[in-house]
Amino acid sequence: MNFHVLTLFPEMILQGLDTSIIGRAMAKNIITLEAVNIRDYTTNKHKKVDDYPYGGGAGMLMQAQPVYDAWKAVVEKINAGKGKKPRVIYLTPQGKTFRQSMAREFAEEENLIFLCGHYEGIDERVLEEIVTDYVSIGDYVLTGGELPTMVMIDAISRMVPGVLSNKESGESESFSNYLLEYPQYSRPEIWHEKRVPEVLLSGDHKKVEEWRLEQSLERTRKARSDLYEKWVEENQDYFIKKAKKEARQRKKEQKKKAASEKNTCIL
Ligand code: 6GU
Repeated sequence: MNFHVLTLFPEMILQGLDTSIIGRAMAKNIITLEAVNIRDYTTNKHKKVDDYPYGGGAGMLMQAQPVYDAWKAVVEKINAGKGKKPRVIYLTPQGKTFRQSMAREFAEEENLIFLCGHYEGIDERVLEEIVTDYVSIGDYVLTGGELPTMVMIDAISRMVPGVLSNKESGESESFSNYLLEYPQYSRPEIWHEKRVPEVLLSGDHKKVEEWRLEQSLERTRKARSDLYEKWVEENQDYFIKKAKKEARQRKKEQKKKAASEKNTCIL
């Protein structure tokens, strides 16, 4: 997977992604990252890349020419004149909201180009010609597309085979099954007078799994009722099984109680 980022701040992208898991994947060449400085492509003799918007209004716009030429240089290098054109993602609050399903889809691509806007945006005409996907990372406004690009590259990379080790693998994680993660604990057993939940020390694997699922469900219900509803819809059998189990337990308790009452009478 090769990421190409068109930006006015290439060092921000490179420095932000060269650590930890993503840094390791780059060192192993499972993913590559190229940051292209849009300013290098301006034909303006003062290296200017922005100008006032027609019709007036606040701020400056990035001009079409340097953006287009930077994009063209990247595409020509990737394809050497042939092959399908790579997708171009423009980061904008006006885009579709980024989600895990999108990260999975983008991870299938061989090349991805990210276009980072700054100032008040980019001349619409170049967007019309090169952008294939308009993406936002949530309902708030940022000063530029660099942080959203880094967020997306992180999320996409960890879906690329070989980036995560088996241990880190994304299968059982939040959003792959709509549920948020359960709480986790490591040594020591007591910290600030807080004990690790007893069940985790029991060695009973089945009980541990049950407890974790219950914790996940409770967290999701509290923090993300939208995800919780989805899970409930797709996992009706869990609640049916649970209800049956609880009914069995109640019956057992009643029997026990009845037997002990009988015993007391005799005595
Ligand atoms: Cl993709 N860009 C900017 N500038 N702000 C954002 C965003 C993107 N997503 C959320 N806020």
